[in-house]
Amino acid sequence: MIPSNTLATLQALTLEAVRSGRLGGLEVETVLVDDTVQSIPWRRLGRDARRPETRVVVALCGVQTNQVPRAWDLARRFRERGLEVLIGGFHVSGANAVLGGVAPELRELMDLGVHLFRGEADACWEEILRGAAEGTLPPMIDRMDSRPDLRGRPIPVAEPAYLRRFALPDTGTLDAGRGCPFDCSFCTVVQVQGRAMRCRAPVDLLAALRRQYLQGTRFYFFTDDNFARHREWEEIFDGLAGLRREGLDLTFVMQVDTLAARIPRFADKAAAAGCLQVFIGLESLNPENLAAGGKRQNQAADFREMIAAWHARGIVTNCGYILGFPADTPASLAEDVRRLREEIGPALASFFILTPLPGSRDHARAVEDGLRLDGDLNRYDSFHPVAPHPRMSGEDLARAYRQAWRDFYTPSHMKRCLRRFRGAAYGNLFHSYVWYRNAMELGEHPMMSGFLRLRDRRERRASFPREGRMAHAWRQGRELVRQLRAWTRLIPEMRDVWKDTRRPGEGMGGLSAVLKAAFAASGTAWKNLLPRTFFSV
Ligand code: B12
Ligand code: SF4
Repeated sequence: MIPSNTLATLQALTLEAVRSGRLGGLEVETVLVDDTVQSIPWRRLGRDARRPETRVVVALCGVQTNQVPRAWDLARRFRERGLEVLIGGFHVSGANAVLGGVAPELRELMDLGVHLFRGEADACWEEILRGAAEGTLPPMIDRMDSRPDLRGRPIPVAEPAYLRRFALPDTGTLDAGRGCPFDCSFCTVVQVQGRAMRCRAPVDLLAALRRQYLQGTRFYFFTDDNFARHREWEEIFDGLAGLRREGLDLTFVMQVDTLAARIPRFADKAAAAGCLQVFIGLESLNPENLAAGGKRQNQAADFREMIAAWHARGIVTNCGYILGFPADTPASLAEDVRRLREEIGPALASFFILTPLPGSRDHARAVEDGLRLDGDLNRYDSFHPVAPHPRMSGEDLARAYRQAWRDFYTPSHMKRCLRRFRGAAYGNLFHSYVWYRNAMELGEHPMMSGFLRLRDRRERRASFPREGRMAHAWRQGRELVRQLRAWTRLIPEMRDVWKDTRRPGEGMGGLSAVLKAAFAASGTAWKNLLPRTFFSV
């Protein structure tokens, strides 16, 4: 559902490096591949590597902790083919940012001859490209001590050809800036990107948004962890409102903190700028939990008023809610979800399981206290319990997590919320409900799922045996049937929700967006993956 801003950022940096001529005599060709929606072009990479005077450099980008096992498998296969491999992203940067040293999984990668990068590459990407081409990179490139100024850096470009692989091809991601002034104990952002806010130059940002709008990107997920704390927010919002007055129908989702609605003019200007949805880290309704998570800026008593303030501006609210804080029990969580839905009333909620992500203070404490943490990094996706809880077993927590989704997304809650919104915000909320409900039906998290899942038989984790063709086709077929059955439940439910909430002459946007999304997603999947899924050798 969501294209990668990391890929778009590194693509923009590469194009700029080539354009600037500062790479000397090097001729550079970039191939962008997103492993979540595309197959790896193994043959092409092999062919290119055999070309005389050519060096193929594979950069595994934005690798998060839960993606390390996959990155490890890929890195090994690339290295077997003699390719130069680099890995960067939050896991490499965060792992041991607090504890120091080199984590064992990273040591293993270095032993394979992989180069690891810690920090943000914006200010040194040219140097890295040159080093990779010349074969002079050290095993570990550590730039954690210098956080690059983002002014004047190329703006992430998500090319239309890449975006067409997603369910909503007019949706892009972009970080207007980085950093967060807060310091929640479960979060890795401040360790890697720091507490000082760094924003891109508003004038460059607006020029890029205009350019990309003309190429078809009309809706953005601004990936900044806290848009409200940029000093430049007002200039950006005014600029976006100006673009809208010119007739560019540009809209967006952004992430803000619970206090953002109190910043004078912030919510009003966000609405005028085209903001349709805000994602807010509420995390818990229990003050004891909020204190345990270092989330002192969140006051549960103010949540209801804060949600109402956003809704009054016609902006949809999506609240991040974490399960598994120390004071949680299955019963308290069920009651919290009821209160969240009935008393606080956000339109959407995204549930997560508290996860000690390497790079967070929670992880450092868990290691220091000798807690038994799950050894499989694949499960560090914040949808699986990976650490012991003082009052719940892992199974209790997993059950409470699944139940939270079911309890929150009732048809009556969806209808009540949809009735509050009109026009584009209605369409955005309706489409979010379809996306989230679809993920629930599949037993997946919305941040990690799409509308149709297809697998390549040869891309299985190295620790699992490769399936035979018949066994694979049978499993894939069963999954497709499961998906179709989910749709047969989902379509009547959402049709009923839509019929009860649409307004005359309005609201078709919602249904047509869903159908468009479903068709685009299945079209993309069939075109890109299906032949490989069934006929792979
Ligand atoms: C947008 C976003 C997403 C989007 C898109 C991902 C993307 N990369 O664009 C989606 C929705 C898919 C997503 C999903 C998830 N996310 Co997310 N996401 C983010 C968010 C908010 C912004 C990402 C971003 O644009 N950053 C800006 C880019 C430019 O920074 P960057 O990725 O670090 O890249 C820079 C450097 O790392 C480095 N670099 C990166 N790659 C490489 C490669 C090489 C070779 C080199 C040299 C350098 C280099 O240079 C880049 C430019 O400076 C981050 C928080 C954050 N502040 O980054 C969380 C974050 C990355 N997500 C996180 C998590 C946990 C998840 C999920 C696992 C679960 C969840 N809670 O949602 C899922 C699962 C994803 C999956 N497929 O398995 C954690 C990861 C922590 C960790 N240790 O793994 C973060 C840090 C949030 C947090 N609070 O802790 N996410
Ligand atoms: S959880 Fe959100 S508010 Fe807290 S430090 Fe991370 S980005 Fe900032």
